Amino acid sequence: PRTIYLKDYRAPDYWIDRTDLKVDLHEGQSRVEATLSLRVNEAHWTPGQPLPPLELQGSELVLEGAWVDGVALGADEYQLTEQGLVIQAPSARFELRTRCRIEPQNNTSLEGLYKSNGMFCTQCEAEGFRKITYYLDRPDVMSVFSCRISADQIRYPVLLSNGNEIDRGVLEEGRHWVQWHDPFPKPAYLFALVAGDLQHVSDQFVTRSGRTVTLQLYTEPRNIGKCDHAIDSLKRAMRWDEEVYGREYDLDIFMIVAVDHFNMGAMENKGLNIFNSSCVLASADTATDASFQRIEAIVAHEYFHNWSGNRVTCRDWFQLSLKEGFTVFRDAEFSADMNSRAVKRIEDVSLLRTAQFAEDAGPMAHPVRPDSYMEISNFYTLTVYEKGAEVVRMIHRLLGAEAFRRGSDLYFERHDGQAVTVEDFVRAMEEASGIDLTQFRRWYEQAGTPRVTVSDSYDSASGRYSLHFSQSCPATPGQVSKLPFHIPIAVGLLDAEGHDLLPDSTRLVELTEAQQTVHFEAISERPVPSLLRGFSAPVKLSYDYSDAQLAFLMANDSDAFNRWDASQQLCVRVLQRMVPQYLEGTPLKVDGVLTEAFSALLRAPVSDPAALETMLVLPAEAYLAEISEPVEVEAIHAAREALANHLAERFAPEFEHLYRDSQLEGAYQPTAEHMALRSLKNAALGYLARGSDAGVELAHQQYRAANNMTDRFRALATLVHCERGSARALAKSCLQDFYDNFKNDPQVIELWLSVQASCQRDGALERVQALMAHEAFDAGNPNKLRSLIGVFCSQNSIGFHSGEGAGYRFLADQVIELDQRNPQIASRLVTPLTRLRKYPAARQQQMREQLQRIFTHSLSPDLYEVVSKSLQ
Ligand code: BAL
Ligand code: ZN
Repeated sequence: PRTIYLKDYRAPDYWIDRTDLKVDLHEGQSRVEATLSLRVNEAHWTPGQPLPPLELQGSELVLEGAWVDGVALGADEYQLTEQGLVIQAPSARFELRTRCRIEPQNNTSLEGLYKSNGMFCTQCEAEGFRKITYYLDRPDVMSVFSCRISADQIRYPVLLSNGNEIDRGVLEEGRHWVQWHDPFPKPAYLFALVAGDLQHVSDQFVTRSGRTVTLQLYTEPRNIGKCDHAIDSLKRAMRWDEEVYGREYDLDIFMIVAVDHFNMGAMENKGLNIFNSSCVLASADTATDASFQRIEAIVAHEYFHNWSGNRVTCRDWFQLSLKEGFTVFRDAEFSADMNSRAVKRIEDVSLLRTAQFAEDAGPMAHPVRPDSYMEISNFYTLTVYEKGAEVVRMIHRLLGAEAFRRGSDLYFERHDGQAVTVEDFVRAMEEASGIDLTQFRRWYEQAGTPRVTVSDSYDSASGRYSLHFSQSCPATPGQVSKLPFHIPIAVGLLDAEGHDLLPDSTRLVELTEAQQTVHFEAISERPVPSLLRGFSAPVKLSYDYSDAQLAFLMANDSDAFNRWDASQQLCVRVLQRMVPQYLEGTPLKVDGVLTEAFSALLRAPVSDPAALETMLVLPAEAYLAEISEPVEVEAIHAAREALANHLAERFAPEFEHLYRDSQLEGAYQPTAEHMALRSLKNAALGYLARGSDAGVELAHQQYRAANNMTDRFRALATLVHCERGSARALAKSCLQDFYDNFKNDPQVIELWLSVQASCQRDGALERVQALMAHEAFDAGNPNKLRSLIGVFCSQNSIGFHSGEGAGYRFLADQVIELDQRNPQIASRLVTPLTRLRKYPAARQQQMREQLQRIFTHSLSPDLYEVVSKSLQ
């Protein structure tokens, strides 16, 4: 595959003002007729000179005919190349009509037009539209689309596309057609089409200017009872975007369609969002609290794209974070406003530190704005999305909320209807605020996670307290040395009683040099610093805290995020001291200071159940692996188990109280308050089941008595993951019962697969292999692949890494096979093997051998890029 570089960007030679599609759907061969109104890009052409050739992208299309201004092209008047169709333009403006045959039913890549459970649907971002028709498939070509869909009336009573329905009619042989028109110019990646036997729920939203918008959620009839939460979330998101960003919806109708086979979570197609079923459908009986919250966030995310992505889109795919980083920041703030702000921040930072930091340290590391790629699908990454959102968050912090809003208003107004760049976004923020972001732009250009080391000094005579910062950033592929970043670091200083010493409690330090000292005057005593409050920058910060200081911050910091972070850091320290004990074969010892800190935590009155729950969850093995080098898989697992068991034994009465005190009466409600109590109760249940057979029985009782999926599933997971002998038979019978009850519900079966895939008891690989032969598994469904193979390889460290490389061979086998059918998912699933350099030599070698074996096959560009970069 070819590498594409940002520096080579060139505007297109032609614009497409109008795109008129006729899509005739059949079970065998479907037909797509596209009429394009083309206009030469005058910046690339001088009248009197020859016109540039028109080069349209196309893939897996069978061309039946092409017409220029109504005249059929002869075989010598066009060329079909590996990339697509090339013709000579007759004039500066002309009309091109093409007719192609496609076979959506055989499209297993789930890019372009394909079938899911008998319905036709599309996924065009990033480059799927070229599998529907020949086109300038690039985001800077924005066109007004109309689409006429025709299909069998019985099988496909519902025919949807972007914009407004403007006409419909019936045809011979039981067929019918619907005509759609979208008045907003858009790039082809936002095109969508759906045809199926669907039902929908309908609602309305009145915008702040008084327009009534129809809201519809379409799904297969069996799921019609699972739509309310998404519709409610959508209305909340629409209101929030008006209030916080001043952004109103623009069409008369907003539609969402749920499909079971989908590579991504969801897609923001103009006026017709298409969602992975697992990211939109929910009911108390079938979805967990986590799922309710994820749905709220994703529905909002896709809706927010209507402005940050659709009205203002990306000039080229290197700018992907322009829409994704900004939109993730917007959805995170929405979720924070709807739920617990601190808990949302903790969840997001946990993901960033565990998975994005690992990406930054791996062979695919890239800047938030990459400067090259082979396959753009590989760059829908945590770096572009989550780190991109952190970069926008830092701009928000540096500018303040008001100036940030002025900047976003200027950005939307100046660039409405345009395809623009990250630079345009940053410039709008600069102009609206008067703040110079020149150095800050390095966050978009330089890959890798910056390290910030902090020390301090205090002069009691003058009352001056000083923090000495130094920053660096490790080398990443293609970037050996880095320039200093502009890093906002929110600092608090605590006195001996735990009170904030600084006026306004927090000061924002702007670190811009490699070494920098910051002074604080009139500080009456030597303080304990609370650094990087709210995780004000995506960096690895270290300060040499004593254990006692961490326990002090855990109990006293006024910043909820830093209280949690102090508890995590204390746990990490204790666990890291246990790892060598395991490797030396000595008994594992839990430091007393941690026990005391937990004692204080558990004995204090519960003021914020959600925050307490986050502190009871020990750092994940994946996070411990990310901060270790080399990763000692078994030692990390044993240390974490030993610490959890220690806490379970030591605090059994406290966990029992928490469990009893967090019970809820009455019907399930997915409110923030109820979710917090359920999460605390279920965290306590996990410890109780570790601690005693009575705790195991309690989990079993909860499983049987649960009136909602959160309690049922958490009880099931507790039993399945429990090491106690008494849990074995109960886990088995509950798994069977769960399957029997929910086997017809794919989303619930995804949970059932994932809980088994993550079970670290002996024989994990064999269990996963057995499940692949189970009727519940479907290798053609990305959700099933992710729930079983993805979870096993990324979350079951013991299972994946044990057996002398058997897990690595297994993953390689799966990826080789899958690459033939669905390259995007194959290239995602291979990620655990790409982390080989983190592991001790023997494992590293075994992982490398499997990557090399994959590389001997004929690979998709997607998988080729990831594997070749991992082997470099
Ligand atoms: N644009 C792809 C799906 C999403 O990020 O919303
Ligand atoms: Zn997005």
